[in-house]
Formats: sequence, C-alpha cells, structure tokens
Amino acid sequence: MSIFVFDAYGTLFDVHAAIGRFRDKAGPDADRMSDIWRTKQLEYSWTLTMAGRYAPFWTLTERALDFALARVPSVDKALKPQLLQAYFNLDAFPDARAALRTLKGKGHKTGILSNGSPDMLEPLVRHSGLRFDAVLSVDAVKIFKPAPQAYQLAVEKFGVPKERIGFVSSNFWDAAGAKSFGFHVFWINRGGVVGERLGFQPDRVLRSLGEL
Ligand code: 2OP
Repeated sequence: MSIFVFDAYGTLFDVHAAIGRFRDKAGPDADRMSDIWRTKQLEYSWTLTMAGRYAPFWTLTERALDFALARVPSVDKALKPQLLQAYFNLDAFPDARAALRTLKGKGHKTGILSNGSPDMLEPLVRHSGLRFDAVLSVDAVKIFKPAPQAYQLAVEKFGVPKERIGFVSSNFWDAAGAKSFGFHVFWINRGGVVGERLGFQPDRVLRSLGEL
C-alpha cells in the first residue's frame, strides 16, 4: 500500500472538540447536543443524496446545529457562532500527527477525501499543521460519500487502481462505502465499538492510526 487516503471528520479531526471548548457554558446536555449535531449533519447529507440533491456540507453543518440546539433547549443558542467557528480548527486526534509523519517517512503518499466543503477543509488543515499530498472534497462532484463518484475522486487524483489505495476511516458507514467501492479499507475503531452489519467489512480493524 503506497497511498493512504483519510476521512477527515471523526478520523483525523475530533468533531466533538467544538463542544469541548464550551462544555462549561453549554451545561449538562452539552454532549447530547453535540451527538445530535453530528448525527443530523451526516443524516442530512445522505438524505439529500438520495433525493438527488446537494448542498455544501458547511450548510448542512449549520442546519444540523440549528436542529440540535432546538432539540436540546438547555444549551444556550447564543453559542451557535462560536461552535461553528470552532469547526475551522477542530483538534486533530493525538495519533494523527505521528501516524502521518511515519507514513511520509516510509515514502507513502497521503490524502484527505472528505464530505466537508473546501471552505471548511482549507482552514482546518492549515490550522492543524498536518501536510497531505492532496485534500479532496466531494464538492468537486457534488455528491456525498458513500456514493461511488465521491470515492472515484481519489482514484483520479492519484492515478492508480482503486485496490492500491488504502482508505482510512473511523466512520463505519464510510469504511463500508469505501469497501463497496473497491478500496483496501482500514477501519479505525478507537472506542472498541461494535461494527455495523452493512454487508461490507473493512480489510483491517485498527485501534488507532498509529497501527497503520
Ligand atoms: C468526512 O470527513 C463527514 O466525516 C465525514 O467526510
């Protein structure tokens, strides 16, 4: 495997870092609100895709936060701009930096393939200081992962057969979609959670990016 393509949110970057910075102000339902925010963000992307529609992931991130704040009224709605702003410099997971350095040191190429729109990914990657050979957004084809057209972007960018690309994701739905597409898939199961039964299994299950 000489090319490793990573999912961004939840794999390299911690989506719950946003609420983490405001947990005191957000109160006891902070984590529940953040879980709903993430769940709806993804659900909206799949629903639009199935309806044959597309809106940038940033728009869906904002709409999902509006829903989550409405659903969990104990969290102060005034936090909305700060929570959105935090999305531009989410913390990278502690294992990401060392893993990327090791892969590069071994001569591997690395990339990101994310549902995130370019205006989200550009500042996120810049603030993190992480370096990639390519940062690809599905916005180029205006359809979200796990649609095959989205994964095809990485094949076109790196110009190799898909089975030679190692695709790395902590999101099982993404790992399953990537396997269905034909990538060699690593599912990063940091929490040791039960795998989904979607009919596609990752090639390897790892506990951290450091095991790549
Ligand atoms: C991604 O970065 C949304 O986590 C998903 O593509």
